[in-house]
Amino acid sequence: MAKIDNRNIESHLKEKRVFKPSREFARAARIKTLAQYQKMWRESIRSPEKFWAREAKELMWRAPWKKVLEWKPPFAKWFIGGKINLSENCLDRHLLTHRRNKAAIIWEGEPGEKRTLTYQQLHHEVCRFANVLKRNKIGKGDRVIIYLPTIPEAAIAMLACARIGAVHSVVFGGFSSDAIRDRIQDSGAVAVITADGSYRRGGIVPLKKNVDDALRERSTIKRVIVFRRTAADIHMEEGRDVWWHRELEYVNANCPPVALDSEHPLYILYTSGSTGKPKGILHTTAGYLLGIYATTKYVFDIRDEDIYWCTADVGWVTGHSYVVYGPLACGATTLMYEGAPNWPEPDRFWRIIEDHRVNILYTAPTAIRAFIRWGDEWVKKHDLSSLRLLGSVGEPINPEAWMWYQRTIGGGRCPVVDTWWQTETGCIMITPLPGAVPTKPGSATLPFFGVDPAIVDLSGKEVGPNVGGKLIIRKPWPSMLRTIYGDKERYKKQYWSEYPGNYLTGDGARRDEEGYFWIVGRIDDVLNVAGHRLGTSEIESALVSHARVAEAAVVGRPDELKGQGVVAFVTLKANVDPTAALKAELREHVGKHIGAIAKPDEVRFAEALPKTRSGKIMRRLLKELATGKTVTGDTTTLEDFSVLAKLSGAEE
Ligand code: 7RM
Repeated sequence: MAKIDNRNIESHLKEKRVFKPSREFARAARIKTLAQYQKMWRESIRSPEKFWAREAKELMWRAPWKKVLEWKPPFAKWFIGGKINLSENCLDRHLLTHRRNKAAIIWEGEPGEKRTLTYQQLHHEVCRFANVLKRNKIGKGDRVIIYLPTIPEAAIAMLACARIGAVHSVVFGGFSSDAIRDRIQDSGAVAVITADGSYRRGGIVPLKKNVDDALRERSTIKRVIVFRRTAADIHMEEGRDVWWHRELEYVNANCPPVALDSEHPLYILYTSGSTGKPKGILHTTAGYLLGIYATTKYVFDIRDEDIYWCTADVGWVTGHSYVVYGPLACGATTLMYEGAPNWPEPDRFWRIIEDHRVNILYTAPTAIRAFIRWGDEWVKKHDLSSLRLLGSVGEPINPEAWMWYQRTIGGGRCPVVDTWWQTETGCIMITPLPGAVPTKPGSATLPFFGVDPAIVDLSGKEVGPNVGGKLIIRKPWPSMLRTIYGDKERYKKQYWSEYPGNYLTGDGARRDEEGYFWIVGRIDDVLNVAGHRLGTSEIESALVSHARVAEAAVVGRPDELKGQGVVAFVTLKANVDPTAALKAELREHVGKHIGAIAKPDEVRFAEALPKTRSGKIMRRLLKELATGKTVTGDTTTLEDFSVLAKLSGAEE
């Protein structure tokens, strides 16, 4: 076994291309120059409380705060003494303006239905549903599981909880009954809001049945509210289950927002930890709202006229912050799409953009790589000229995928914002501001206002330019997680013990000579090859830059000589033959782009890679396969089990 060494993560891949914001974009943007960004960033770091207080004044408060920040590491409280309501900020605030009759949500279902809700209408629905919650004895502080597809009712349920101070926990519609059961148990939830089913690739996902299975054993759940989405035949448990539409018959639309403490819990969102037990990330009201408000405003430079589309599922933190809360807090029009990107055909996204004249698109590298694989002809069939800004989130975006996104989707005209953040951070942390910061393909560029990241070695010392290390954040920020629900000790240990007073992100990164951040992947995935510590993303990017490769995942396996050997799982573009000659060619390709040290010892072709529902490659599972073991780790967040079965079945 290789010993754990003190050296830094090495970085070999050099990307030289730079894209400056166009003059027209910069002129119209809130932040127009790099100098303006730098000045504001420096001020925000010198006096974060002043910066955040100024931003917070744009929100609607029920009672003013007395103190902006109380920081007793690792516990932060923001806007102490203040009273606020998030749903009031997302809805009522806009009813006083011209936005009253503006589209808040434009929704498209997978089968093709379309619905639009104005701010007035959304407010009406949220108030009525909040009264349904109250009628069902759900109140302030109660935990509520939301297990719904990406339909307006998901946003309505979230906002209704926020309105009365109930704490929601959204569970991905793709998760199993086991995942629901674990989350109910951990959160002590009293109610579940679900649907009779959801549409996915033409089929129906039996959401209600999954809930029934999760509730087989004794649980804290007293009420299940069921929205009718598919009219599928389902079981309704007498005394426990009620229909959403029936409940509405008993309520009116009068529901004043409750004035809540700034630190009142807003939601718990579970993410898979490296150990089996999922972590319930807890966010609170005022700080979270402020973080998503300010980032949506500056990062997407969102305008009243914009139609903004974030393609994330509501079950992912990106769905919380940038489908629902961020855009609504800004009074924007947010587009929601329920289904798969390749249903009924691989051009569904481009069709939606053309039909709705979408201006801002925010999606994930996993989707972008799939589009590349499906071929440009699907894109070319549609008019995408309405787009003015593109965003990426979820994983490092390989430079080749970035270039394709910028050229083929953005027509070379739209800035690309590669946004780095986490469930734990609540909002975007490292990102270009589109009118101000020149971009480099593959880099998330520079920190957002008030964010103080650094890259450090094992001793906690900041490393120099182009030296890899661990990414930490040195100051608290308003939308940071407050704890792991019910497990303060784990919170302290996981995020704050390695470098006391600093937040440990778990990601590896380097900064280039201009201070740009390049995320190289999760620290747990870093390889150690003959004493060289290599991040996975660079080797993967080198592979993806080969014309025949669609996607790649690189993992280590024990090697007697080198400590670790490099195994690459590769999916090929459509109609490419998986030959032994191509394997050899790919090894040479990596050698040429990075160096001999990074050449894969083995290349394995795969039809697909195992991913989470939010599209992150699960290297942990591939590592077990590469070692010849059967997969034993937690697989509850895996999107498609058949992928794993095929991979472990046999070498092709
Ligand atoms: C928003 C989200 C967090 C992890 C994070 C990174 C990876 C996310 C980027 C990225 C490189 C990016 N929340 N990650 N965005 N890596 N560049 N722009 O994804 O909690 O689900 O995941 O995702 O490893 O730590 S998350």
